[in-house]
Amino acid sequence: MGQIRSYVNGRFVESGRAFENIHPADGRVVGEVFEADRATVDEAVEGARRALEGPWGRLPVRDRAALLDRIADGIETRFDEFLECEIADTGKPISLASRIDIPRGAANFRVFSNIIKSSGLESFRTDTADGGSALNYAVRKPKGVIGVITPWNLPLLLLTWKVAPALACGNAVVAKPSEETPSTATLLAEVMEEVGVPPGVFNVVHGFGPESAGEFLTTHPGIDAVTFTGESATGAAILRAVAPTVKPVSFELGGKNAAIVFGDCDFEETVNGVAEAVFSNTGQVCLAAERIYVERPLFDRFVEALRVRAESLVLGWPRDPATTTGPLISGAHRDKVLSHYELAIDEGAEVVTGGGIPRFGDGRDRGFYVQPTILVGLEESARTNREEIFGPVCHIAPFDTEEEAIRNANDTRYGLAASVWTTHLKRGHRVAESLRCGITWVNCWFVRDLRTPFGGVGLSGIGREGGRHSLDFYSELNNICVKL
Ligand code: NAD
Ligand code: 6OD
Repeated sequence: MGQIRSYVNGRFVESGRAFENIHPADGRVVGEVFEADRATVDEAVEGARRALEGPWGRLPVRDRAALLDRIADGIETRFDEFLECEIADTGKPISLASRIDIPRGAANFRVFSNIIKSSGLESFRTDTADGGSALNYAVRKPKGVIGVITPWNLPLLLLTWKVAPALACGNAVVAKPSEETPSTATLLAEVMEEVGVPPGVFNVVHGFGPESAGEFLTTHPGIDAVTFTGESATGAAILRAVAPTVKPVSFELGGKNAAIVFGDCDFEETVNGVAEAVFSNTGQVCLAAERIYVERPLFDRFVEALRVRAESLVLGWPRDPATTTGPLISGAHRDKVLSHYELAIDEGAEVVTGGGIPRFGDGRDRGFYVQPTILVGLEESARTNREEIFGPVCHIAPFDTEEEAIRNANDTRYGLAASVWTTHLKRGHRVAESLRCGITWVNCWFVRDLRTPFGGVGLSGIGREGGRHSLDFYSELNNICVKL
């Protein structure tokens, strides 16, 4: 995208400091990002507040919904540009970005356009002491200016997942995308401008977290709520930052997700599904399965089948349609993932496949690829089974009873997602319900209905978004009680 500027109160602005945008497939510099300073963030927040006081604050729901539909149209019209930007920033395969990331960017706006149009609220007829009655009903109001902070793994998808409901509810937004993936957020700002979103309603400030745009946003007294997706440790830092101004938060954080494979599963479907849960987006998905538990009689066959799957992945250039697996996002993240590979060996793991860096003999050797990796043989208490790695790696362990599988799956401080693989209907329901997490899939993974609650327990987050749960976070309910 070349030079990448913040979008503040309807204008693209530069600043004095810039940082490089690196292409993860070969380490090339593909752009320069101007970092928003405190004054730029102030300007964005002030512009957003003014927008709320202007026509945007009085826009009827049907007009807001129509605008959301036009934003979706705008993303679809510029689909190829969004695709190019997402690929340049992340190195993810075109097959993935064109199937998941960009379509979901548009879908998020369409879905919340429909949801806001069809949403209703509760009302109660209340008996009063004088023998009469009162009518209670709630009205939904925007929360105000929402700070949206998002990570690099699914940049457009995760940004729009929050921006769409925030705008649907009539808020103004100041968004800070990850410093690793600034491009699609900037393109989204262009689309907003093209389709007539009023100045100040949607702002993008580029930069880092601490002592940069992220922190300027979370500590800003003009921000009314913070919605954040990212690491659990960052969530903790943001909680501390918002405490003095008591801002409500919605947090979608890390995971150390389990997949439980029973002996009665549909074997082919399960191997395909678990392979996707482990290796999709090079394992950089908060919902990815990093701990696989397999019923003992199936264990050896399953490990072997997953090994074959891992070794058949195509680690290629992002624009090659045959590529299934891209690089990790950065050199720093690759160092982290490789340190976990080494830790696993120190802890006594047997490496079934992978464990290192692939060699290509071309420009990809300057990129941030790692080998898809399968580990076995570790204790449940090993750090490898406790800490989120966020790479294309899993540990597989056998189990003997349903109770043992549930106990192991739940033995984590995280609690985002899980999957259960079985053809035994009652067992599927029973095990799913006994898992301590926000989302459990049975015989599938990452099948999404955007009306359903999404979020985690423990270190995996605070609150739920999706459908009316998003409306509840992005609006304030005012109950009106009328004596009849
Ligand atoms: P990260 O926490 O490092 O960064 C996320 C965002 O927060 C970035 O925009 C970053 O600049 C900003 N940030 C960092 N420190 C900040 C601070 N002190 N104040 C304000 N902002 C700050 O996460 P990441 O490395 O970009 O993403 C990977 C992590 O995100 C993984 O842990 C993954 O599990 C998690 N994640 C969770 C979900 C979910 O839905 N639960 C989805 C995607 C990713
Ligand atoms: O699908 C979604 O709405 C969502 N929030 C996915 C998160 C994926 C994590 O990497």
